[in-house]
Amino acid sequence: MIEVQGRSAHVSPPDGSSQGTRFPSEWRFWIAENQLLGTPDDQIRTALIEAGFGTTLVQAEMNGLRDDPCYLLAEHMVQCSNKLPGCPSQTERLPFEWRFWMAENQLLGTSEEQIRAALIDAGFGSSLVQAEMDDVRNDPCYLLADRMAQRFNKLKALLDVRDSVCRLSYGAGSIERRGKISQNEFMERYYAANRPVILTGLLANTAAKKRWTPRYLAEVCGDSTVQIMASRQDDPRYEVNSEAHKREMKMSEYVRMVLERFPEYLDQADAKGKVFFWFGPAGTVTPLHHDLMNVLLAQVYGRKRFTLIPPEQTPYVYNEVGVYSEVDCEQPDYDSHPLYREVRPLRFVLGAGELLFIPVGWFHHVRALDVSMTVSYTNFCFPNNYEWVHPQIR
Ligand SMILES: O=C(O)CCC(=O)C(=O)O
Repeated sequence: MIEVQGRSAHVSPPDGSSQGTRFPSEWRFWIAENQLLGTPDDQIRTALIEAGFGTTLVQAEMNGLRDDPCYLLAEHMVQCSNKLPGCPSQTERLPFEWRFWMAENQLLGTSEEQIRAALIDAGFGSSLVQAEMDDVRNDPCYLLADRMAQRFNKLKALLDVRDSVCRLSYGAGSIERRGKISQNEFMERYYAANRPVILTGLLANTAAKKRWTPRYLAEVCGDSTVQIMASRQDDPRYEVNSEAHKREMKMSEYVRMVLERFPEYLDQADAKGKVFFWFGPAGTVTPLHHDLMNVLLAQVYGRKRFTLIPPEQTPYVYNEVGVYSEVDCEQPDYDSHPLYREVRPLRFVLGAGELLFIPVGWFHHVRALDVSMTVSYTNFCFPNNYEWVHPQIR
């Protein structure tokens, strides 16, 4: 871009006199080229007046040009060539990543002034910036993205409303510890209300609670085959890449010892593929994620520290891939994840002998504080299948 007597224009002005009642042809060429390249009319007009042409003449020439068939043909050719796949654009454009950045900021509601100032600070000319900002608003893909963003914002607003309302509740921000409760109360107060709860005392008389230790498991079921998650320490994304960590090992059936004890909540006839055993050293971490269904988790041996986040706070946990959050909720990096400041997690330690109900959609992070054995169940007596759509944000 070249300055024309202090104004930005796309091409430099011709030499020669500015006197007379008609424009010299090289000046008409200059006007036409600038118009085709998208220089705003008022910049062209000012530059011409500053070059010594009269206002009426300038306006007449500019109007006349737009009706000139040769000009219209040239404009048509420019438009066609801009649309040709693989052909370089005739006009100057912002680099792709900057256009993406600009569109994303416009969709997120950043003010035009802020976007313009940031682009100009990054070294782009003001007329190019303005042209791009005007252009993106007419792009069908942008318009579609804008419509989707409005729908997304509506859902987010609804979640925010629900979150504010839930926080009014007595006991919000804490988790109840209850003894044995009836099936009806469990359903009404927790399962259907999507509210977590810790159930105490229910494991006390189970064979698992009485006998399970690492040594006992090795002695009793060392020959059975089980699937384990191996080499997690070598892969920071071991949960996302869980398939790659699966290995077969011996050990079986012992989870059933616990299962038989919770007929109020679990359907024993529907246990196949719905009961999971978690056995690992102190320090084992399951990163922040949500499950696709309700989960009942029996802590048989050792303690685990839990962080739970209600589904209403999903917009703030950076759930970028599948069910996983990007945030390390033990040490959140607020520079990378500033929205996480909005999150109000529940934090507690689940002791041996306690049961935890994790309602569907609640994000949770788990750290084993000791060598730990946990059994988790999804075979509730109640409906537990839901349809999910996973974001896969690229
Ligand atoms: O106990 C654990 O480490 C993880 C349990 C869990 O995240 C689950 O069952 O969804």
